[in-house]
Amino acid sequence: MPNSPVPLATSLDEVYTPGSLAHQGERWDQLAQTFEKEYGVKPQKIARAPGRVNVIGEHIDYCGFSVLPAAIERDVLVAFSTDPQDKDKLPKATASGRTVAVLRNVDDKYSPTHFEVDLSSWGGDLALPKKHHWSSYFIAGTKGILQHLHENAPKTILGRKENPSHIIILVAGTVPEGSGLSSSSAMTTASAITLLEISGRRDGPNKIGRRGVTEVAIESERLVGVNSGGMDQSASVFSQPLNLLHIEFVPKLQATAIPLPQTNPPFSFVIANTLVTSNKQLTAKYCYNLRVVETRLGALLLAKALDLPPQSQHSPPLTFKTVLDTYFTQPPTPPGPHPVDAPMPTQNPPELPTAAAHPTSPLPPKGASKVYELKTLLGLAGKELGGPGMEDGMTWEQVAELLGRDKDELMKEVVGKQEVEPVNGKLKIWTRARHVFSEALRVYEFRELLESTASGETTLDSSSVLKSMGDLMNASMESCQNDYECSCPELDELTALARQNGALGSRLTGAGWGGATVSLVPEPEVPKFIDAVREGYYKKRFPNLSKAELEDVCFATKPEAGAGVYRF
Ligand code: NG1
Ligand code: MG
Repeated sequence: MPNSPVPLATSLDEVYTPGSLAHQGERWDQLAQTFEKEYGVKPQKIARAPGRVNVIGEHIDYCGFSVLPAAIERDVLVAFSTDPQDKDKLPKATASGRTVAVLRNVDDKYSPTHFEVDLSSWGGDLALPKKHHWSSYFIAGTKGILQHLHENAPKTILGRKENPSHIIILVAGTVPEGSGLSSSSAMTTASAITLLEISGRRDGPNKIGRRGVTEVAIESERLVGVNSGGMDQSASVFSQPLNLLHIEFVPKLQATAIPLPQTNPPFSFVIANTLVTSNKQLTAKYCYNLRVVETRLGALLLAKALDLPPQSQHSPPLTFKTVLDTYFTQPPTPPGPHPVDAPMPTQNPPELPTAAAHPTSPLPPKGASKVYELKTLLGLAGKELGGPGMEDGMTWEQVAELLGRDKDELMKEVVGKQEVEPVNGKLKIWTRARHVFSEALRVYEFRELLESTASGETTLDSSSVLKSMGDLMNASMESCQNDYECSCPELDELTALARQNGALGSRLTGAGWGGATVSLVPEPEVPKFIDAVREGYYKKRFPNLSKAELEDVCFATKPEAGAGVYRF
């Protein structure tokens, strides 16, 4: 049976009837009790948004390609009420009509704060803290949802007459910070859901379904300064227990739940945190945002080399996925001077794959798969962007010259507001492209493997299925290490150690440069595996970790349900 897309408009509390997370009930009750101690009233509701593990498809969401993550049980819970009892004990608004949101966290490490907001406006007055604080993500989510509500139905944001004087909030999170498990998106998503609940606009005529919440969370997180794709927020919102989520972004957001195969022996995903924190805000200009820029430049160069029709001025930044789609749906521009750019030097005409032999029609044979398209583009990218010296990268001047563009204008267009600083001044266009196309290909191969196993189409036995999954994960890691350069010595060490101790595949998960690894481990071997990782990595590098901390940094996990709201 083909896997069907997850309905994008389902109401957010569906997952709580009597879902796979019923065993969390105790933790929610505890949070409700702590809330009552803190504020003297019970919370009205608790919003939950989980972190995620990305099983395969790294650094390709912002290139428009699909990914295969899953939500994990670890999450951010936001208990809230708009009806505090003892308002005198709470900070007061500086003007009438404004609401004070009081934000506390059960963990003392995260200092309490409050912010003021006019809930009947579009959130434009809401500033993020100047210095990065855990509340930045919460405020970003608040700002995002207010703007969204306002744009969709101005003047009726709250659907009620009066703004509440206060929103009291208590947060409890279990996603380790900076670990590549998306604590940030869990927070932004939970905040967007909280404010959506308070607005009373989750249901009703202008209802905002899961898609709306996801889109808001994606946009909101960009306010915090990272040009991120949409994988984490989508995984947090749409995931289903025991399924990976195949998330496509183009032409529009679509999520399909792909059941994990039932193998014998069964398997687990084991997460191991390197305990090297990757703070994306601080490193974005050499790391994350720089990669976004390198891939955008790669897309421009490839489009030009393939003679694709120029984009209109106001379209969103060109991505590798758009280049692929355009290549397979539109014929190249006729020969003659390119309408906007000078001819590209040192270029051979692309050798079209046999199936697309007609020189003006690169259309694939009928029914050609995504795999075919990606293999074709990978080959073409190699011809057009690769070649001698290209592994070392190019300077801004060289890229601008190839594109026939003014360098400053190009930088302005591609980099936007967020600065980047290429290491040694070199933009590594070809190796980044090789990662992106080959990783996008691995995602489809992984999905096909899962689907053919579930449908019984494949003749592979369990151990071959597991080995094939592991091989794809290992290949992804290698590409992240060598071509995308988003690994680090600790991630290299942990993944190697994992493979030596029974993991069939092991890779970094999330942005990299620190954070966590995910390993595919046959279930019977999990306890032995975790012991070996504790001995081989944590005892050596972090000998002072307590027993509880050790349990927290390395654990087996299964895909869990996405975000929802728990009512009392
Ligand atoms: P992390 O840093 O692990 O939350 C980031 C991006 C994703 C995706 C991955 C790399 C954010 C919120 N998330 O994840 O969109 O690009 O890196 O695959 O920035
Ligand atoms: Mg993050």
